[in-house]
Amino acid sequence: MIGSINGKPVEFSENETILQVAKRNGHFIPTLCEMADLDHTPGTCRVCLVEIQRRNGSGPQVVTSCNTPMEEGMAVLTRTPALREQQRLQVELLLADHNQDCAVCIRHGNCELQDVAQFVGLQQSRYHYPHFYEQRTRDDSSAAIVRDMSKCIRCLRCVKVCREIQGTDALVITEKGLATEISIRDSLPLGSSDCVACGQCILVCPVGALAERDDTETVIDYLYDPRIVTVFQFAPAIRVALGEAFRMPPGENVEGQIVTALKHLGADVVLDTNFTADLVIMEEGTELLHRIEKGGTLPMFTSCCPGWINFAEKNFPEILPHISTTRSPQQCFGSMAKTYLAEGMGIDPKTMRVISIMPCTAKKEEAKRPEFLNKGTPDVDVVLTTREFARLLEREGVDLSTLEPSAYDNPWMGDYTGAAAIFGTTGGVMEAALRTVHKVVTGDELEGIEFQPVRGNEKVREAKVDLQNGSHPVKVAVAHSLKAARHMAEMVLAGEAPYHFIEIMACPGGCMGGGGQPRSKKAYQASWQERQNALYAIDRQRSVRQSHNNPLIEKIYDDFLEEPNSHKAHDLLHTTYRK
Ligand code: HC1
Ligand code: SF4
Repeated sequence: MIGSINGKPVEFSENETILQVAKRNGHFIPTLCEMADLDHTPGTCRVCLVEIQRRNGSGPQVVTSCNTPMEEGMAVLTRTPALREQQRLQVELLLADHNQDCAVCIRHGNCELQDVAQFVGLQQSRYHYPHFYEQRTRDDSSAAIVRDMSKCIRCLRCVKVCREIQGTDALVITEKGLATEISIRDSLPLGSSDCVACGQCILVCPVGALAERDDTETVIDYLYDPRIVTVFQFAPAIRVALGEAFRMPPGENVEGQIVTALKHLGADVVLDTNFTADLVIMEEGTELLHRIEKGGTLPMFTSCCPGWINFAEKNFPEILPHISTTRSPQQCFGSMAKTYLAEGMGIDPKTMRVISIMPCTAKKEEAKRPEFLNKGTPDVDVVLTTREFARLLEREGVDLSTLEPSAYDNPWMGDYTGAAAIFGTTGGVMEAALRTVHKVVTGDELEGIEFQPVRGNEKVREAKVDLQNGSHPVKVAVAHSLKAARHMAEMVLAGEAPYHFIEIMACPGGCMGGGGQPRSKKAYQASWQERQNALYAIDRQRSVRQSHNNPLIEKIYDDFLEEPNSHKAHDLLHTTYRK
């Protein structure tokens, strides 16, 4: 089919929108609510206006290009003076009902509304209606996420993600017309609602209406307090995403630069969550084998994702006995830092502050759980998301892209295997566990090390591993996104899940797609593939690729924990869940 845009012929297929055809042919049309990889075109912002003339002569007519189909013979204009004037007015009206405290907004300099205002050439903002936006909700009841509806432009992207990708449905649209607001189901505060703090809504918010709770100030306090020993950990998925915040190519591994940056900030000890990911494999793998051998509750679910734990506790309390009792690598790190590391380095744990850098908003809540307090002190003191860490570096004048990498220098918790590296992608925890379970049961390493059947991005994947010449097949499944998690939980409760072990990650893609990762304007899942490829590349490059072969893991059991699932390991590395 053929039409034209700005006088140039364009080819298109049936059901393509004007916006899609324009994008494909290099005609830029500004948009604000539309998001292509979410399949989201509500037409609410009305910034993507174009003028059309139909083949039958009807028109000219002004329409929203994101949800108007291109037609045979249609002539589209995108830059007439009248259109540009309408777009400017449209953005001006959006700004009129928007809290314009831009200089103190978390999205300052990275805001899609600011971008669009610049694109349409807005040079003045004549209308300003604080009596509208000042009545809107500001909710900071959650330990992870802050909602400031005075900045919301009602693009509805967050509702779409929460409802259709996650199936959580914690966000609802209330009121109508100018009073429309994105609210929490049953009018609850966010912190006591169905929200599980996965933060996927933040990834798509074009403005500062949804954001992580900002804890950078606390970290600066700790860094500059000479009485405090700061111990930093950072998660598997950080190193393949943080570079994006410093204009580096997606998927670039900046692990060494992170170590340098933290040392530059004055961090006392810099270590890696990957070390305790290896430790988790030892504990969780042993727990799985005990459950299989002793007739324990099966299938067993992974436990390292707090979004999933929150979801299970809120929606499926009957399923909690199926969840591994092993704490997440973040929490195992905290508890090992304040015992084993403190002892090894001769540090008083009372002066130690453990600071995590995580791709995850839910980890902020996880760290605050009373289960992870030791004599009233948290094992992990503060959690920064990847975005907050980028902001912290910017505030301290550190440009990651200019730094040389440096290595860990710690003989206690500073080494990790390829198995730990892949925790950051969907399927990674399962593959890491299978490498170790295979060795423990058969005495042999898993042939070829990599276990392809659990890789990929389909929302639910399943596989079978033959142990002992096929006589003990272990059946496993991997699910990512909470919609897929719900499906697995329902299958298990219906007795229809023929698996021994199920990995669940709340965020689509696993932690590499976590709600605390750098955002892309205009795409929900930008850089996914590059991040995932980079994690698998790290695994291939490690000299040791199975958790049980990490010499520091052998040492921690020899010197401190005795053996996997020992009494001491249970005390320090396992937990209980809340019904
Ligand atoms: Fe994750 Fe995990 S992989 S949960 O996604 O088990 O956040 O990256 O740190 O704890 O190791 C997150 C990532 C992370 C934990 C590990
Ligand atoms: Fe957090 Fe990762 Fe779970 Fe997402 S998948 S909620 S980033 S732990």
